[in-house]
Amino acid sequence: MGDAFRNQPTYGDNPTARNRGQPSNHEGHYWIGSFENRPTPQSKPGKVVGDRPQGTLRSRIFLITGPSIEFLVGGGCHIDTVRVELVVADKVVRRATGKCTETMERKHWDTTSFIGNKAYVKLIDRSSGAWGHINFDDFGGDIEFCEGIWISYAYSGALTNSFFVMNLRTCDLINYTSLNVYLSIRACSSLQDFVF
Ligand SMILES: [Ca+2]
Repeated sequence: MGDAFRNQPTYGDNPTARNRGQPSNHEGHYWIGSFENRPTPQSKPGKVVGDRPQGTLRSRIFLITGPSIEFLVGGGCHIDTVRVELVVADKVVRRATGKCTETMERKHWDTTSFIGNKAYVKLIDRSSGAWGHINFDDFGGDIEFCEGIWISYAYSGALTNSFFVMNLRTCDLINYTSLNVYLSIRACSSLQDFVF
C-alpha cells in the first residue's frame, strides 16, 4: 500500500554508492529501504526516493516454529511512524525500528509464546520527515513459509479422488470436495492429519 515501497527491493549498498558514510550492512544482493531507489543492478547507483513517500508492505503468511526470529533493521528511529511489526492473529505483538542510521543491525524477537501460530511481518513508513524511512533485510529464524500444498487422495470406504486449494497467502483450506474423507495434508510444511 502506498508509494514508499514501490521501488523495492534495493540492489547493493546504495547508501555507500552516494557516499553516505553509513553502509547498509545488507545480506546477499537485495534489501528493503524505503528511502532507496535502485531496484536493479542496471539502475543508477545512489538514487533515492527520499523520505517523502509513505506506505506499508507485508510479508506472506508464515508459521512460527520456534522461539526466535531475526532480521536486520535500520533507517529511521521513530517507532511511532517507521517500524517493523510482527502480526499474530490480527494483533501487533512485536515492534522494532532503526537507530537513525542507514546501517542495519541484527534484531531478535522472542517468539516462544507464538510457536505454532501463523504470522506475518509488516513494514510501516508513515513519515515524510527527517529519517522517515525503514530499512529491512535477512528475515529468518524459526519460521516456515507456506509452500504449495495439496492433497493426493481421500478415503471414504473406498479410495476416491479429492481435491482442495490451499490459499498460499493465508495457509487456509479454501475449497475441497468429498465428504467424510480422511485427508492427509501438508500445511505450512507441517504434516497434519485432518478428518472431515
Ligand atoms: Ca517515508
